[in-house]
Amino acid sequence: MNLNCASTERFRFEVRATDGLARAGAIQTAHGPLETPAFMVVGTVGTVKAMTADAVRCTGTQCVLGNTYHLMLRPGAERIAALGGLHRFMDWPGPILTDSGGFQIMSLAALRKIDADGVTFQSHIDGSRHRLTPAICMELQRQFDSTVTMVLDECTAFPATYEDAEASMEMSMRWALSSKEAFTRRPGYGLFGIVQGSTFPDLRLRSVKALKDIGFDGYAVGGLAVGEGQAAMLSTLDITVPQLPADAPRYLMGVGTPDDILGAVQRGIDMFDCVIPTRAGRTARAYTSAGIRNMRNARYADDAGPLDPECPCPACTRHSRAYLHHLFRTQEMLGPMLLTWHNITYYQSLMRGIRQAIQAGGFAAFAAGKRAAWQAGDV
Ligand code: PRF
Ligand code: ZN
Repeated sequence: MNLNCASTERFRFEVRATDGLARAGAIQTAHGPLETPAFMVVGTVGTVKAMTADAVRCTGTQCVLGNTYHLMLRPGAERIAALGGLHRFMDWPGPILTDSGGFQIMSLAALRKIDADGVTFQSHIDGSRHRLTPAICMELQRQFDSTVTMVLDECTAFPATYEDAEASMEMSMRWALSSKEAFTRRPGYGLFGIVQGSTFPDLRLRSVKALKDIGFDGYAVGGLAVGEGQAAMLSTLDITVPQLPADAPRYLMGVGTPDDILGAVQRGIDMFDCVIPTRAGRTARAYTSAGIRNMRNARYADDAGPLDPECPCPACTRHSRAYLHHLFRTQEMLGPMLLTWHNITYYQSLMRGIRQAIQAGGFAAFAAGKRAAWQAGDV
């Protein structure tokens, strides 16, 4: 037996280089490595919208994210398990992280009622009633065969009073403990806790301490990018991240723009996920080395040049800005497909640049250079 085979690999995080608070490293998982800082592409219902799994691989993406809320409703966790798990179902053999559902229930489900043990809600699809508790949530993510399981939490709405944020955080910490107790440990699989506490420093610190006492394979920062603004988000990270264990990965949930990512990496975050590159791609917005371009704009109708001369993706190497503009004007499916491919490639190139800059001890100069180029762009 080969003891080094992926399925016997421990879930292991190694920091290889630091530059200020920024870290470059890698997580070894049952489904292969994840080099950090990493951007995980959102594949809510088991597909990265407008992309085949092969195309997602070509962008340099290492990990995709699924949503427990959506997948438990359709096609159902038992069905995914019977079909060989989410990796096989969606043809993604690499790492998959699944979000726990609490956040999506709050933003999508019709009727939802939280009690001390969990949440009861009605599907936004057909109104059917469902229940999620920490134990059920762990079982669903086990059935998906998720590489990284997230604890059940409540993403505290913003703004919140101190009392509401405190009660919500304390409930999330009880759910984190119940999640850990119900989680089935397997080699190469991980369970992440989620810090809450809104923008109140002492609540964030209490949340970090509660999670550290329980002990997780990684620590997510939740409850941010919910309307507080970038300055409040970054100052919350300033307080929170230095208290997290240095030897475990840190994941900022649902973030963000390229500029948000630079700011969070600078503060010690290792993992990100966000719908921005995929959603923007479907609505004609291209993230480029010169800033954001709206490909519907008439200025591109006769532009024979490449979308982004620095980008290796098919939209940039095989097509003109004029063609991309034409695809969106005519509402052709290839428009969203090509621009999604481009935007993900842009994000993954940014992450590779970040990792290399940290390794070379030049992260601050790298970030300043990126910001200057986005500003100076002709868009
Ligand atoms: N909790 C969970 N998922 C999330 C969030 C959270 O707080 C956020 C907040 N930006 C995004 N996704 N479970
Ligand atoms: Zn491109």
